[in-house]
Amino acid sequence: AAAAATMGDAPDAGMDAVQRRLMFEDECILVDESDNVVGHESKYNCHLWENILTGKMLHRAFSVFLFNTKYELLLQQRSATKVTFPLVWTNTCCSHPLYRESELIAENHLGVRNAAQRKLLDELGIPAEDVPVDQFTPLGRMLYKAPSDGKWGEHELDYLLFIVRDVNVHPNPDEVADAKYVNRDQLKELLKKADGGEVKLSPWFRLVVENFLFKWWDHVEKGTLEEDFIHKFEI
Ligand code: DMA
Ligand code: MN
Repeated sequence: AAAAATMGDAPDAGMDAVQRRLMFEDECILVDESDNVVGHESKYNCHLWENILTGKMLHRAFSVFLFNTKYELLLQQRSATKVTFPLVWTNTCCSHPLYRESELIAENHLGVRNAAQRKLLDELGIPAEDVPVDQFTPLGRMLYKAPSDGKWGEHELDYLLFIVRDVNVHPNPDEVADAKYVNRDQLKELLKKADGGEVKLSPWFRLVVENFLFKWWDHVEKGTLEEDFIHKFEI
């Protein structure tokens, strides 16, 4: 009984097998607030709130916002088995460039672009040829810290990558519970539902929606997106 109690208290107790593998195999890139690489750490250690609370574990991440050529934004609802932020609605795809040569390439943010292409296939079944790496526009980097539940959270420098393409989508149920395109009015409806407690939104998606998204959506349509910069938030 004592052993069972100990196991029950461990942060990874009851973790889904697919997500557990990623937690220990994925090696995230640790950065300083100016995005210089300062080390690497397992996805598991990077997302333990007790580590984040000590001010450590800032890591590089990306958030893709994919629009079709009708300028509708593809959203996903995270699967129930995600360790952090299960079942929340969020932008098209998020993850981390990993500590490997192809995803550390600094020139033109190619490492982050490669990681985005990898995860669009993994999470949403979008073929690499539908999302050529040179088609992503990096709009900025967002520094934020946010708790998920008692044990888990995020502390990221998050690249915001926009892309306008018509793509094939076949969501991977290990990662994604639901996916849908929304126009501006439909997104505003979803925000109302979130305010009413009917659905949950990810904290990073909310930051982007509240600070940039509608302005940038206009630029998407006009083809006048702005250049790279860093924004800092604490939530
Ligand atoms: C992490 O996303 C990145 C952001 C911007 C929150 P995630 O939890 O979906 O990562 P992964 O898909 O690798 O589990
Ligand atoms: Mn993260």
